[in-house]
Amino acid sequence: MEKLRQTLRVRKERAILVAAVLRSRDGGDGLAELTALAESAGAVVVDRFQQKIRTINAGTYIGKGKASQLAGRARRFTADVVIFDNDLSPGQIRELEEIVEVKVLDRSELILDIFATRAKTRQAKLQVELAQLEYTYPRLTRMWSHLDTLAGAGGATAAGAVGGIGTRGAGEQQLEIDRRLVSKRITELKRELENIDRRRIREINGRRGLFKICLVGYTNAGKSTLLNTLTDAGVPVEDRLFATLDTRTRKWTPSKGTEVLISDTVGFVKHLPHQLVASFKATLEEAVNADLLMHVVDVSNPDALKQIESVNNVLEEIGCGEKPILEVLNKVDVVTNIGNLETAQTLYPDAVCMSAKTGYGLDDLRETVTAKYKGTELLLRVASSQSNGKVQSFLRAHGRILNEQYVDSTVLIDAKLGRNQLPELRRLRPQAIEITDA
Ligand SMILES: Nc1nc2c(ncn2[C@@H]2O[C@H](COP(=O)(O)OP(=O)(O)OP(=O)(O)O)[C@@H](O)[C@H]2O)c(=O)[nH]1
Ligand SMILES: [Mg+2]
Repeated sequence: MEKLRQTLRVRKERAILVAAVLRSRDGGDGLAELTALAESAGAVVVDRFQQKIRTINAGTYIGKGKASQLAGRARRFTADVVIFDNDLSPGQIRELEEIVEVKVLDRSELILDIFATRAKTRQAKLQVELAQLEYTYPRLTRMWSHLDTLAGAGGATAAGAVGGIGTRGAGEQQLEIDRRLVSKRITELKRELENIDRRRIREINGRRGLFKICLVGYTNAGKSTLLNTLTDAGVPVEDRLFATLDTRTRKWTPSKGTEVLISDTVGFVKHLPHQLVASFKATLEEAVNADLLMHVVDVSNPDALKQIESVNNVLEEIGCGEKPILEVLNKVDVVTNIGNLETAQTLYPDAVCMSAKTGYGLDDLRETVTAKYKGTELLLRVASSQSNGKVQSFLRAHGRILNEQYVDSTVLIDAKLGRNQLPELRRLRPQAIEITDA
């Protein structure tokens, strides 16, 4: 049976999708997302199988009877692979494969596979390889042939090091060697990623002082499209899941005198494998360092509200729970069910409704971001030497001058200015700044 799982890839394979939902829980959201995931991985979905189950069967998850039904369908549809929406234990996968007689994958393995095919930069490749090894490692008791796949995905990897994979059959002893090699490779990968990370932190520190916005959101919500609309980033946009794995940062000028940095990130998905979140921490660091998160929501998706929740969960997990967030309700041009839109607007009254594709709502977005950038408006009295023209021109450009009074060689200016712009004003060295309201 080992041979079934020699490759975990699902490209072009004929797949049957399975979702088992506990009877005690209501609904579940069907197989729409798993279908999108499978198709994004390149599989051809030939059948779908949804099952309400009373309890999770320790051996086969869905129970032996249902597994036999599944076997029948696998034969009928000449399927190559069965993909579960649920996360399965290695033991469950083994038992299921024995019954259905085709390869069985779980949701996390599918997501890891998509990430492996999408990874382009060195960092992304290393991150994916690490996640795959960490997911696989505990499963090694039964499937060290899986290492084969990892070699294909990540380049010269653990399997490359194993070398004599043809010497299989040595059983436990071989397993011990594999384990040691895997854990050595994991250490190597972590070290290499730390180096890249240090470089990245230097890069991020270099941008200190600039206002940073990070686009976050469910995969396929339109983050890259929005970045392209706002800047000339030219980020590839695709109607498939996880099109973007790398961050890209561009300058954006939402309004005159306001310049910010805006970054695109990897998309989120519900039940993102924990190992992936962990190894993409560096990429998600962009979000941790942002001054403002722009949460892009595909409000035309029937599951939009659940997706918002999943994204908020991941944000919490990476330590961004307390960051200022601006919800961007995207794709309003194709909303058919107004209910989601209305609920989202009620939940997030400050949200901006827009279409990154048609440009609808862009002005609103610019205005909202500018206001966030400037912060709460303060009433100030600024004293400055008449020879220091910079203070006046700064206040004219970024705030609103209400009154000017000349006393000897000093100008007293009453002006409104955003709280976040105070540091910049201070750098121009006026004689005194008094905040006259709080
Ligand atoms: N109708 C419509 N389609 C949009 C809009 N914004 C994005 N799309 C489409 O949605 C799909 C996904 O867009 P992307 O920008 O790649 O989404 P993403 O959030 O970057 O996705 P990942 O990188 O996979 O996380 C593409 O087919 C876009 O053309 C919009 O406002 N309206
Ligand atoms: Mg993208």
